[in-house]
Amino acid sequence: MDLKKNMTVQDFDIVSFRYKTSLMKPKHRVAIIMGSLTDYKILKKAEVLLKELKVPFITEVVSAHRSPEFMFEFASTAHEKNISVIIAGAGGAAHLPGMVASLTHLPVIGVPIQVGSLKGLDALLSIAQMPKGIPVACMAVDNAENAALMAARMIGIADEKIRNKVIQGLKKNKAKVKLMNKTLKKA
Ligand code: C2R
Repeated sequence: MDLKKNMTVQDFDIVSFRYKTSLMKPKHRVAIIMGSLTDYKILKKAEVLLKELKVPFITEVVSAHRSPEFMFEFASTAHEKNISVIIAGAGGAAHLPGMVASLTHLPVIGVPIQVGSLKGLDALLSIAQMPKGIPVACMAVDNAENAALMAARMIGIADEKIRNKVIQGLKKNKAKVKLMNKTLKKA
């Protein structure tokens, strides 16, 4: 998969935001991980939103079953690298979020990805049905945007700037509903 082909201005913005914030050594950042590069079209939506909210992030492909050693190393050292929240997207038998959560004390937000014949239900259940003891927050199928918003809310507990960005977003939602009602009344 050639990610450089058909790159948009938004894609370049994301790459430069990722680079700039990595140099700044931020106090809190999000790690976006995914089982395969084929999941990136969905997880990219989390990158877009985190950039909008000015939440620093890193992005990596990490697979529990294809690269177990790397997954172990990544998850068990994430807290030492200023990572405060992990967003983990995976499709099919999506054990990645649960396995990562078992190796770190950081909060893990799972995004079930729609692949194959079960349309994401397999990944949804794999992530949502974690047995007691190891929690994984589960978003709706392919909803990487909500994972980004949830991560921003979590970091917003300790970071006032990010908290204010989240609050601004809520205000925008309210304004959208007002506008919809205006449009409806005009129709
Ligand atoms: P390919 O498209 O590379 O065949 O991957 C990925 O998240 C992806 O959605 C197909 C799907 O396999 C998933 N995958 C997992 C894990 N590793 C890869 N669920 C894992 O470790 O949980």
